[in-house]
Amino acid sequence: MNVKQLLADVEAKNPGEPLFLQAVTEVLETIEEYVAKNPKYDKYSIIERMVEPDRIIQFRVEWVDDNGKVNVNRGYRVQFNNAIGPYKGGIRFHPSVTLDTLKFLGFEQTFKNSLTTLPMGGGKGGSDFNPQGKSENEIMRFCQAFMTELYTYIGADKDVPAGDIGVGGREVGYMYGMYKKLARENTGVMTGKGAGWGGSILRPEATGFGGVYFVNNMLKAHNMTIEGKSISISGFGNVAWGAATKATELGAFVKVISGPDGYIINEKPMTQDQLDYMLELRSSNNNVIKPYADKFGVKFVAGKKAWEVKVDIAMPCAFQNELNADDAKQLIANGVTMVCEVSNMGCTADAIHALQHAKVIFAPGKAANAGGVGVSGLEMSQNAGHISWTGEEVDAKLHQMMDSIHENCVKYGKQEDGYINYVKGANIAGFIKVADAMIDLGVC
Ligand code: 2IT
Repeated sequence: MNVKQLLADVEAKNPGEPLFLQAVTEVLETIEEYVAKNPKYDKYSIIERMVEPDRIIQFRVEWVDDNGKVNVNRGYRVQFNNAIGPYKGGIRFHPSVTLDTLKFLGFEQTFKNSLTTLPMGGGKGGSDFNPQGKSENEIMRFCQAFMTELYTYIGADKDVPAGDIGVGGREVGYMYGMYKKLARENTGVMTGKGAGWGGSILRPEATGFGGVYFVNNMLKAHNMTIEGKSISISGFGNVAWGAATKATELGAFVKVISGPDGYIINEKPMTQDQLDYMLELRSSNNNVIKPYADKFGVKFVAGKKAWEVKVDIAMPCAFQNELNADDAKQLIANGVTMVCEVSNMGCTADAIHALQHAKVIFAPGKAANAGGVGVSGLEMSQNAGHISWTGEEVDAKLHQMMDSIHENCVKYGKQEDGYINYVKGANIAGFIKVADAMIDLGVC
């Protein structure tokens, strides 16, 4: 394949979509060598087919706010690729959401879901709706309005949405409630449901826990352990909280936590009170970390990013492109050992290149955060079988998935000098399963 030409075509066909182009570029550049050695992929035009979503659904969402005013938002579902299973992927509510955002996320999701070991295709949805500052009733009305448009396109064996930024258990509940009413059925059409109504017990923790299991696997592969390692974490959702909780439980020192307003520096490993307070801050919907510093008497640095502080491990858990080349250079200068992307595409391409060039151990989000959608896959299995598993059972399966992802990254990413290129490993391993399925399934 001619990567330059393919990327030029993707850029021409998808004008003004830099995030999608960034995600596609990273994948194509890292699988190029593998694809060149296996001409069948070229014969079946697998790459050309893979960079084109199966279909995109766009709709108007109208809802009435507490003042009686009618509001209009845009809703989307990008059904990217269902070669290996039903479309699966979250729904994001954030004012920055555009089609570009959801195409990049849906593309990433296809590779990530392939890595989980479970039969799930890739999809993503969302809206430019901003949940910040909205009342409980406004959130409910918006979720219901969104689902009245979406529900005909999804199904337990067709397309199974879940949460993402701005969509947690509460929003999943309102959307699932509306689906149930419209479709007159109670099926596993969404994941991230409450544990009392079909949810998997460990789903809220799964992404962060899985990320830390992946960090552990990477450390083990380099003859290190997590105990005593200092960590910086960005972000406000379940992901950051899950990562902080598991890292602390395993004996790491979560030193820095950041929000859009700045960051805090803990002096000692986090206490249960502090971990619980992260959840409180999140549910306050204010997205600020300063109150943590006020409550626990630790240092707050306003308006700066977490990445300027010296730590052993950095874990971006917030947003795409939240760690750029300057941040990477600062981390490298401070002697960072590992950067584990837990947010989707949390690092810019330049940042990844700088980290890899400096031989910093680097994991891409599609490998490290796959535990979230992995446990969603377990929730689908439980719903289909009308059964429930204990937290221990789910955790054991999550462990297996993260181990398998790590093994695959090593298998396809280990370089001659011994450095493990986890980006390359994850992309090739994720690609093979989807590509081979597309060949097996014929051209249709
Ligand atoms: O980015 C992700 O993997 C998610 N937001 C979770 C998707 C899911 O279907 O659980």
